[in-house]
Amino acid sequence: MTPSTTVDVLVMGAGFAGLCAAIKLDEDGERDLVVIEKGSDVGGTWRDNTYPGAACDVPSQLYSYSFAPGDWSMSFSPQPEIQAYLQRVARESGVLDRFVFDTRVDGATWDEAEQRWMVETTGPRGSTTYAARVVVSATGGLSEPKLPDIEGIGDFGGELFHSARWDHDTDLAGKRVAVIGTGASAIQIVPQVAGTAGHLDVYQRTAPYVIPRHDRSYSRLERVALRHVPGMQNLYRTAIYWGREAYVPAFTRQPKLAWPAKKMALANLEKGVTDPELRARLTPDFEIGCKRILISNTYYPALDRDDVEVVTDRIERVTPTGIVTADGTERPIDVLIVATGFFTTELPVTEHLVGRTGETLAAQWKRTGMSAFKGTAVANFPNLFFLVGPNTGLGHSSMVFMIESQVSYLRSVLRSMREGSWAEVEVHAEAEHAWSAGLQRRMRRTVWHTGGCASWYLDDQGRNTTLWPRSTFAFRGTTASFDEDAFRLTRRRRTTRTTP
Ligand code: N01
Repeated sequence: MTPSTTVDVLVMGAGFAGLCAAIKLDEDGERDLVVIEKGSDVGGTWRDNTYPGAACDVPSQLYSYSFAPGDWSMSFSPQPEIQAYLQRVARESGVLDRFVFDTRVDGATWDEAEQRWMVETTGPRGSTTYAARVVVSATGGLSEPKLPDIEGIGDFGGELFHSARWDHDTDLAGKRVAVIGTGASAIQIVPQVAGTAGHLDVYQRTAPYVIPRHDRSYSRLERVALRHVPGMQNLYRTAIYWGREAYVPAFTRQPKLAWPAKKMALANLEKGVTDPELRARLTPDFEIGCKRILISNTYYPALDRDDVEVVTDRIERVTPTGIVTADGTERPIDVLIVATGFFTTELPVTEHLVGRTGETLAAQWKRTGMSAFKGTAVANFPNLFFLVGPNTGLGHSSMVFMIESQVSYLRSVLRSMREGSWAEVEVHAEAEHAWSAGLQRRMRRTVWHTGGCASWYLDDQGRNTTLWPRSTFAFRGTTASFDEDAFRLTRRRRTTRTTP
């Protein structure tokens, strides 16, 4: 394979993680860097999820880069503000000329002789193969929409779309609409569709816990103070950060500590839904925290409307004109919205990454479970680093904090490579396995395993390969510097040093 372009670092993805990496590596003097992005803009999930009501459920001050304060109008930012923030940060950072948009990575193969990744891409001007010394995968953990595997869904004759690919050309006014799913996306969509649609059916497989959303607009004075008073933005961040960090990680291992949150959720249900029979069907039957805790003031009142029906009978099949449930009832619909989540444990990108042994990462992870040392490095895949990799997800705090920790780790790896003139760094399989085994041991005692629910946090072997089970500052600590001893370091001339 003849490369058409040689680069030092190739980043896949231009969401929060890819943009952060580009900005920070640029600050380190990394000029030979390219970011490949399949979409036409930065933003990742915040570019793609444009459904009505889309907003962050992590407070704005925390859900932004520590080095780029935002000017937020609300305590929980709506999607358009987050997208505009990312566009502004990208523009002002001066790195946008390294971004190649509308271009897909078709595959990346480690070339042992060249000690480089050969990355094949397809864009508007055809195919390009990059020979990259380092590849950073920043494609996101929740970026590939998953359609439900329901009989007949392909034959549905009306409008059908996924929550993350909202069809803005479909007018819902007066139509019969169904939403499948009751996760974080659905609970934001349902209150927006209710009242516009002629009738709305919400198909619930599992009732979630929904606590109140303490959202408010920032006053003019607050916004000015947050922008201009030195340290003010950081003060807000710190207060919000510790408010979450002090409590939530503790209850993942001691679910009984979560009783205030459970009480809050059940009171929210009681307040929002007047019909006791409906309330019973909306009451979760598992420990709080086992699935993501959702926040909304409008979801329950929307379900309580006369023109909204919560359907809890199992979906049997989809017909060209409606949905048939297990009791044989067919409910006719014009529009079907599937808010059924994303590929989380079988990431499509891994099918196209071929490592040192010739095996794809998807095949390797099929054997071992999705795992990466510190969520970042995988044995047999030298010079490949993940951002938002395995076991770095959070249910309680900001992914941006985790991303900044991982980017800081990446910078320390690249610094070491420069200073030591290492051509290759590859994590030792033993170090990776020890890391993952330690996490899985810790996981067994968490509510995600003991809470009595099925969730996308767990893979088909029952391993939690998505979430970080400790505090976020523990993650920051563990990613503070490059652990050379855990890696095999190889020089350009094939002189190999294996650390003890
Ligand atoms: O997806 P989900 P999501 N038949 O996988 C149901 C982030 N996020 O897009 O619970 C019937 O959570 C499924 O049922 P069950 C956040 O991290 C953040 O809502 O598996 N139902 C579930 O109810 C979040 O966790 C924000 O029984 C089916 C729903 O579909 C993650 O994204 C906003 C089904 C899927 O819920 C994913 O959230 C949005 C089937 N065959 C998302 N298959 C904010 O910051 C699935 N379901 C606000």
